[in-house]
Amino acid sequence: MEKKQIFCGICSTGCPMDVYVEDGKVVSVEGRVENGKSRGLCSKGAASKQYLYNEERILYPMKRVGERGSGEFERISWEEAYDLIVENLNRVKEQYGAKSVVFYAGYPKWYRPALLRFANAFESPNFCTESSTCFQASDLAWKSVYGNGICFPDLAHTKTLLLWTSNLFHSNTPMGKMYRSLKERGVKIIAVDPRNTVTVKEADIHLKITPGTDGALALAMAHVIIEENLYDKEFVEKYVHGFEEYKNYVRKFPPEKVQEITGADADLIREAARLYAGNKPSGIQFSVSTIVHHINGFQNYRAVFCLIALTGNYDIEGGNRSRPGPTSPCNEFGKVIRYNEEEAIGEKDFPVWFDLPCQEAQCTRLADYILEEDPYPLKAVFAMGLNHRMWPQPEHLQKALGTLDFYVNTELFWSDSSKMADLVLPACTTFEREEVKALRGGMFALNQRAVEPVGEAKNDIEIIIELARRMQLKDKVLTGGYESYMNYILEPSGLTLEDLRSHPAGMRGKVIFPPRERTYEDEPFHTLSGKVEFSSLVLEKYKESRGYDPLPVYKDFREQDQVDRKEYPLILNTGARKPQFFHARMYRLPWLSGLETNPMVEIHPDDGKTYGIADGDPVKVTSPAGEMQGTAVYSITGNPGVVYIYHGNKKGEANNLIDRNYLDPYTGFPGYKSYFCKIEKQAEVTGNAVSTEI
Ligand SMILES: Nc1nc2c(c(=O)[nH]1)N[C@H]1C(S)=C(S)[C@@H](COP(=O)(O)OP(=O)(O)OC[C@H]3O[C@@H](n4cnc5c(=O)[nH]c(N)nc54)[C@H](O)[C@@H]3O)O[C@H]1N2
Ligand SMILES: Nc1nc2c(c(=O)[nH]1)N[C@H]1C(S)=C(S)[C@@H](COP(=O)(O)OP(=O)(O)OC[C@H]3O[C@@H](n4cnc5c(=O)[nH]c(N)nc54)[C@H](O)[C@@H]3O)O[C@H]1N2
Ligand code: SF4
Ligand SMILES: [Mo]
Repeated sequence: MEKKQIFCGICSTGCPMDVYVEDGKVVSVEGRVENGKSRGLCSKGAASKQYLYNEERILYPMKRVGERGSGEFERISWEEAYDLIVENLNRVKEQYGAKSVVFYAGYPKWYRPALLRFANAFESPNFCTESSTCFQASDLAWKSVYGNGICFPDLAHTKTLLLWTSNLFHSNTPMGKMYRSLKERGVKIIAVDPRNTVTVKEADIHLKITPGTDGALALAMAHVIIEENLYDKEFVEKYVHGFEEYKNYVRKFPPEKVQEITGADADLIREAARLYAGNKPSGIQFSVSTIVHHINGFQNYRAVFCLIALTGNYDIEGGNRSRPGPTSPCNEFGKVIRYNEEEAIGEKDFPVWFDLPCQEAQCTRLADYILEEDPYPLKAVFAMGLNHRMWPQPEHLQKALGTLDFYVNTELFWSDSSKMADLVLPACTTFEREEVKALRGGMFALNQRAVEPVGEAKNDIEIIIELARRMQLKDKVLTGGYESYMNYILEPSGLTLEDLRSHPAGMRGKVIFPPRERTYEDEPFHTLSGKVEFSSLVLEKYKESRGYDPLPVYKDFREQDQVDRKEYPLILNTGARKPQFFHARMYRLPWLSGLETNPMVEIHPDDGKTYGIADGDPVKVTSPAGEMQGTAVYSITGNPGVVYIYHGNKKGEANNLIDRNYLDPYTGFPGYKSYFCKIEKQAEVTGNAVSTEI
């Protein structure tokens, strides 16, 4: 048996993994063993043999022969597959223009720079990703205040950590250890979360709010900080634009009023504000996407971000730092650039995406753009990891994809999204491919192949490079071949692919960014005013035309007029991460799906009593957008009035319940975490719910 060292590739955390291989097959995996001790893996990583050898893996390039969506395909060669793609994409480009081809990447991040480069070289402005519903809105909210990319907390030096929503024991398991080490160091922790999670349990203060009310809470904290003169006057005077308007606005949010809005106790809000502003340096640990999964999410997050500048915790040791330490970048890794100036999809609907700027198109409304040929006909989709279940009302997207001239999906699995394609290409997992990993502290490593790919699966970057070559695109980096592309990516680090191949433990790259703080003393903020914008000049531009407010205003999602609350009295919160699931991907792994054989609909026992539903009852959940079935599970972690369901499950899809037009008007993000529903007991489990066992 041979032991190989790789990095788990199921989520972006990339935990180091030891893989035991016998006769060319993985027989077991464990977290990297160092000094006789394993670093451990989460439940998904531990089950990854069932991921690699899943019976739903796509083994060969497959061409559709039956009706769209029927799942009838025939095996073709890679040669034929490449020819088909070149022919179809070029045909659409000639007939309708390059912009009629959409390039799309699902959750995986590692091949995005190459895919974007491919879209650019093809001359389409339409490169988009799953981040139309993920990190991008958080990043835009940050940029609207500070101009640059998000500054993370300097955890090594912070004295107070404001954990604004992250159940990191579930969503970023390795961070759990860091969190415990903070506790041991005596760091004070304030957690904001509607539920008593494993993470929240260890905090000093828990602000237990109703989902989607984060903005009101942040404004109340600002109210206390300003009223009690706890803010950093010098920083605010010198570096903040719009402080007076902001100060007047936050006066409307005294803690007692905000207790009514959020459900968090007014005294605790005061205590948290004093601790965050007083026990400095303080850092805010962000949520990747939870805060922006609401129709008021962008403004809510702006309100949270303003607290950093208000208290002078911006870019200082122990605060939110612009750069955590010495790093050397990879070319284009983490800074994808859109070169094409043509109108991209989503640009008309959500202009701040492009003003702030964001380097990708906004595709939450992709289905409508395809079906309505708005803003222009979209005829082909070249996708890598497209999973329609991530969108609200996913069947609408399936329908739209079914009307395209050409749709190709490169995937690991025969998902329903793959079955809708004209051509399906088999992708590799990290066990089967080479991948550059930029690690902490300026280290680089190469994830090396542990086993040969299943069937004829290929590395996504190799597929892109080969297509670019065959299309004779005018981009030397892409058409120069795989090795040359990988060396280009590595160039700034001073390392080569060969260096990394011969040093499996990794190598240190050149230090390009030495650690700095208070960067604003030397260079203005990258906003229109050159200052931190509590009142955003980019939003100001759209005040008349779109009704955008330059201040981080709070608008309560419950005051919407789209849904009749008498009919749908409960708040629906979907997608709070569970350790064993990853969107739609993990339900096909028996070890993991066995932990929840039927979709769990978490309700508070009080609501159970009100609606005559017992723990374990089969239930139907209905919203104005659709319905799903699952099993009611009593949970006292949240407050009454809110229902929690995870998404991506074929047996009962929570995204069927979210209206595809229920979007944040600034960013186009769906209100996944504050829509409305009702629940009813089912006489028996029907439809796609197959078992009542939990
Ligand atoms: N196991 C697992 N890990 C994952 C993923 C996965 O699918 N599975 N997905 C990854 C992805 S794509 C992302 S974007 C990140 C997301 O990561 P984050 O955005 O950091 O979110 P979570 O850590 O899931 O935090 C969820 C917590 O938010 C609380 N919450 C729900 N609604 C609200 C609200 O309106 N306000 C506040 N303040 N809190 C709220 C929930 O109770 C829950 O405890 O996770 C990543 N990690
Ligand atoms: N209701 C609700 N919906 C949500 C969310 C929520 O909280 N609630 N969260 C949203 C968020 S934050 C996100 S990020 C999205 C995530 O949504 P998705 O992008 O759908 O995420 P995944 O299912 O993890 O990955 C997409 C596909 O990529 C494939 N894949 C994995 N690795 C590779 C690879 O190396 N190559 C190729 N070619 N394919 C690969 C997987 O098999 C999978 O089918 O979902 C969003 N949808
Ligand atoms: S957190 Fe889990 S799924 Fe993500 S890389 Fe680590 S072991 Fe893999
Ligand atoms: Mo995400």
